[in-house]
Amino acid sequence: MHKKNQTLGEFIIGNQTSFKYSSGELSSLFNSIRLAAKVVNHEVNKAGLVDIIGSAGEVNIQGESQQKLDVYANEKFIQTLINRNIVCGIASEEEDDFISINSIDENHQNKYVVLIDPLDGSSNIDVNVSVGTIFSIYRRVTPVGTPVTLEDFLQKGNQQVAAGYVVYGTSTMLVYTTGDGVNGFTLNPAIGSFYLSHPNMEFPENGTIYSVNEGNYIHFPQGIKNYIKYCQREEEDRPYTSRYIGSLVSDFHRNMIKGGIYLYPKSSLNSNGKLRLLYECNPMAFIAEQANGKASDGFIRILDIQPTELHQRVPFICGSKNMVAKVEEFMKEAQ
Ligand code: AHM
Ligand code: MG
Repeated sequence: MHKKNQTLGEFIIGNQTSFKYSSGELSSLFNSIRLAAKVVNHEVNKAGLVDIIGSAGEVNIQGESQQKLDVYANEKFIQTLINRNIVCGIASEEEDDFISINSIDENHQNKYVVLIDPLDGSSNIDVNVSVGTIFSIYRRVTPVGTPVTLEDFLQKGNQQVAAGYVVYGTSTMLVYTTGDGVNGFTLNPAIGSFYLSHPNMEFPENGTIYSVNEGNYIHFPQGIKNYIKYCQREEEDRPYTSRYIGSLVSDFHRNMIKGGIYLYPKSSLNSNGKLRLLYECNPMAFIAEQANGKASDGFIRILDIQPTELHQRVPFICGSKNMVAKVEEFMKEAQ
């Protein structure tokens, strides 16, 4: 039973035993993510003060050089995870290669790897629009006691033990799953604690919102074009409402609460779409499925795709179950 107003810390401890590997290690890992999220949140909130404290690349009044926020977020998450010595490896959208942690974990005893998009949608920062952090956690597949290898990171999404996101919005929320439903926590900035505000989050099975960058319409596959026309047709509960923030975490979060679908299809401009399988699509797909939603590349389940490289891109269609199924129907028909 999830009690509202529980803090995230209490919730993690309270649910530790229901996790199938029942490990305090995973709880410590969450504590690190929670801490880094608060630090990044503090910095993101100051973004509008850029004229006063200096923009990226400049040196501020205290003589500190200012960093771009995505670089800052990347460093904070990585540093926190390394300092607390709880993971054996990290891969980040901001890094070319994965990081094997052997500075502290010299005997390679840690079991988990983390994949992270430290600040997704960061082009929205300058215009005061919400951004997010996305993370994904796996157990390593290579033996404990040896350094991590690429194989530990190229696991199918269906092997995730946990995934979540932080949305730095009108309020800051951390939403995550360990494979037992999805729960959302809102940060009380005055106290610095996350509180359980959205227990057992679920996508409505049907929705009336579609989120896609329609500027790319002429480049989309025929099946997607047909689906967009279907959304716009006057019939039953249609036309649907079009809402696109251009910040995956925010579009997903709204669609999960209200019912809707997010699409980043392939196009004649980019043959695999834009979003990254490991840092963006897999974690969001795991959360979606745990929230009674669905995630697909248009034909197959995102979580069943075998990754072949760290920064691989895939078409991504995710949201209310029946809406995503409808897109798959249109894709099949147009093939
Ligand atoms: P990023 O990882 O460079 O921030 O890009 C990911 C973002 C998503 O958050 C968002 O949904 C999408 O890119 C928007 O792309 P576009 O501007 O092409 O519509
Ligand atoms: Mg991103």
